[in-house]
Amino acid sequence: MAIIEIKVPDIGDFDEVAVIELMVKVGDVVKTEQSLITVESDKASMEIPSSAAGVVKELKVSLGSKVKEGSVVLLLEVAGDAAAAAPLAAPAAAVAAAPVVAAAVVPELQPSAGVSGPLEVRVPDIGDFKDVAVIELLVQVGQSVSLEQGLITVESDKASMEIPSSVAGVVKELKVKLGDKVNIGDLVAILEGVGTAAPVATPAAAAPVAAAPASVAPALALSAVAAAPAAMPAHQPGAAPVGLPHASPSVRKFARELAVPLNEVKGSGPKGRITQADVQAFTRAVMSGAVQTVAAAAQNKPAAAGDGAALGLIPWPKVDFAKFGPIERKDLSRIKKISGANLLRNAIMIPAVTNHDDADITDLEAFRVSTNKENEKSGVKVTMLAFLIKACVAALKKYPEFNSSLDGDALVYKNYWHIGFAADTPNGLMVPVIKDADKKGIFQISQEMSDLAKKARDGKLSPAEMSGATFTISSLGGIGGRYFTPIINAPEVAILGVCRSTTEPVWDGKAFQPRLMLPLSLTWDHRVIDGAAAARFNVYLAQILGDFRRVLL
Ligand code: CAO
Repeated sequence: MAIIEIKVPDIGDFDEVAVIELMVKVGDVVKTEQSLITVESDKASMEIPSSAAGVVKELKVSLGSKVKEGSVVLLLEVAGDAAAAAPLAAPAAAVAAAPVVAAAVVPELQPSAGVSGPLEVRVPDIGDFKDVAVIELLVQVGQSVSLEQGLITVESDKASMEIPSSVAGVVKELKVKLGDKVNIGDLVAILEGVGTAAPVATPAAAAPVAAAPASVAPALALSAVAAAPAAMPAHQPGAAPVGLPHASPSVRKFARELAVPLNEVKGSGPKGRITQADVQAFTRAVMSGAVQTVAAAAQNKPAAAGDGAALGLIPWPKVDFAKFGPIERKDLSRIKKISGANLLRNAIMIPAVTNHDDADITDLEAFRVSTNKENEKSGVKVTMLAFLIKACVAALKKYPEFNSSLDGDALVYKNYWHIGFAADTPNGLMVPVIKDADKKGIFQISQEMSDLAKKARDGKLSPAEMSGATFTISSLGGIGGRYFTPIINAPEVAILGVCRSTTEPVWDGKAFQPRLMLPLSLTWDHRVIDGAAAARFNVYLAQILGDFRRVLL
């Protein structure tokens, strides 16, 4: 017997891909080629197979770890002769994983201004992949697509990937259908170009995502939205395209074999990822009659078919608005589509209650203004939101259930304080995260917030910058309003909404005094928190904002 290291094989230029699934545990007996972990970039997920057979002795990665070629995945106890035969990063593994790198590419773009008319989009260089199956059509005839928008998803037994469009235009014809097998150079679609185009007669060279140009950034932002357990619109890393459930290729295959509609399966894995166990549980529930698929429900209850059929709701009203006046139809942005689905789930599934309160920030605002005057030259503007983040961290520490997440019948308390903040962007709402806010000062938080908000507006936030929040603040203070009811960003259990402060007459026991009052709206999950705790949280938060010295008590 000998212990060997199983390492990540050659996965091309991929750098720092996240581990999103552990497929084995210590003590498991694994076979050569058996998948050990799943890693994911913004465009592809792939399973890393074992280069030897043996027993898992120690896992060297955990969920969320970033790995690259050569990273040790685990220690395996193998028979003596196998140890000699199995090199650390076995060629077999490399063969299985390497093509994915090429798959996760954006075709090289060769802009030629003014090109219009029919344009062919072909499968770009996807490495050694041969005969990969089309498992999803992401667009339909007549649909406008933008440059780099995913057109189809293809899948091998080890990886799934999107094939993006090399031109912007309107889809005239789809040249593939579900189940087709495609190879490099195969015609995917014919588009009517709208100006900037890449002539695609020859497939463009593959370029790994890691080295992708800035033009890929919006896709990264999206991926963060789609994969994360979102709530506030843009809070989900690990993007799957809209409609493509978050699952590894092998789980997709498993679901297809059982004819399980994967988009109806609730994922229990990290970031809501659907695991094989979830598919099995769903199948059991359907077989026992405890759950009906949407298709079955629609058949059984024709009156309830359509949107909301699964909930037994009547169909969404269909109105011909043009009958009443001129109209214009615009497709929702991808962020809006993704965030909408998350918001709907969170609004329906969480028994949410909102408590409103006010904090007297007269002295804090005076301090903020004078601090900014003193530090004018530093270039860093201290914001009220930075103080709110610090005050929330103090309240979260005092009331830890607000910094927890529900996991079945258990509560997971997090001993870190990562605060998300909603940022309004031209593409929709994004939620960047200030990591370890408890360890940072007001200047650092203000600076980071300003950098992250700019990145959000420019569509350049990375999935990592949008993940891991334990609590979220949504501030409309720069715009206006009094109170609102924010929707919780699951799997968080509370969110703070803040509106614009106004000077109001406040009775001090003898007379009314003009005080600057900040409206607070705290929405909380009633499964985890009760009304008294929420009221206490708000009172404490308001006390700290009124006098930050209380944090020291
Ligand atoms: N009361 C009064 N004034 C406030 C305030 C408050 N609560 N909060 C901010 N302001 C002031 C600021 O001081 C600033 O004034 P000056 O320009 O005179 O200094 C001005 O309003 C603009 O602030 P801001 O909004 O640019 O900055 P911020 O730090 O408050 O917020 C950010 C940053 C990114 C959160 C914000 O720009 C944003 O995107 N907010 C929208 C969030 C949102 O859409 N939430 C809804 C989610 S639910 O759909």
